[in-house]
Amino acid sequence: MQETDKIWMNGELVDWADAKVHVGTHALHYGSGVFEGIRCYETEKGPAVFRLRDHLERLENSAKVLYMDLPYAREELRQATHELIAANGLPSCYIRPVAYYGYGELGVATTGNPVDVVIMSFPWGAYLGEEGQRTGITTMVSTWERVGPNVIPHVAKATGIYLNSMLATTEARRAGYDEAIMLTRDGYVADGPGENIFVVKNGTLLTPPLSMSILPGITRDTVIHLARALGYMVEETLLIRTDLYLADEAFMVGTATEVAPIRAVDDREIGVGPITLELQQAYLDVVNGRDQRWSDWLDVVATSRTPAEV
Ligand code: PPE
Repeated sequence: MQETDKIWMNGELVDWADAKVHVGTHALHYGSGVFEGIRCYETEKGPAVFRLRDHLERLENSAKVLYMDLPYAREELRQATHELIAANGLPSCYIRPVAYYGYGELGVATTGNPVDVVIMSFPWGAYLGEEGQRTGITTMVSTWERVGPNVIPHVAKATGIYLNSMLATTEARRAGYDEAIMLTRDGYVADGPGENIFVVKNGTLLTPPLSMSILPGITRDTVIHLARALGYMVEETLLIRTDLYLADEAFMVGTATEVAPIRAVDDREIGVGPITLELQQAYLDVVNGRDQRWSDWLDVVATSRTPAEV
């Protein structure tokens, strides 16, 4: 992780090295936290956070599912994010807010523990590698199934759920693949450990519906809007693993990943297709502020530096 100057911690900007927690922190023992992954891009108007309000709304939803009362309102967290970005002075960065049950009582019940809120911002390059963005990534269907809606609620971006992702991604990397794809207990395609999935078949985009144990991805939603604006049909539909093998094109999307072509699934070659590359470019144009039609999605941060000086 590339260190920056400051971290926003419970209402204050603290030095990176001082943003510490006690080993008795509830979330460290039980995974009782909720988080977000957000990107800020360098645009002509300055650093702009992509769909910040939508990410903070999802954070609130995640907290609600975990019986957690966030001690800050959405607008306060939005201002805190702006303040942090301005303080660290990076034209583009990844932003990681985390809210978690802190230090107080041990035991799985959360009573007696404060809710701490932290926001980090730091540089984060291509999640699945620069080369993967161009030539596509290799994937394997994981032996780990996606957590079901009555196991841990997938709608919440909760830290504990990511043990499921960690197992899948580690298994895939150890087997020599770039990333895993997880299926539900019934064998339907869900998502990647940190990405949603799309398939292209006969010119139509297909993606699993939100009930398929997937995170309601903001990039997924963005790509659906962009694809429809480009004239493509998008269907939210059940997919099985052979739909992946026999796809004309397939790709993963997420805040960290952006749009990454999948060139193979379980050693069946798919290759990198034109619709994937068109959507990848459209996405990068939007987030970097080069397509004015979607400028409402960009939350521009006021900084002391003008873009010209950066
Ligand atoms: N599914 C999962 C399981 C997931 O973690 C993410 C985001 C997505 C789908 C895509 O959601 P969205 O970012 O709203 O489009 N994963 C975040 C964290 C990855 C990590 O390793 O940490 C991210 O992309 O920031």
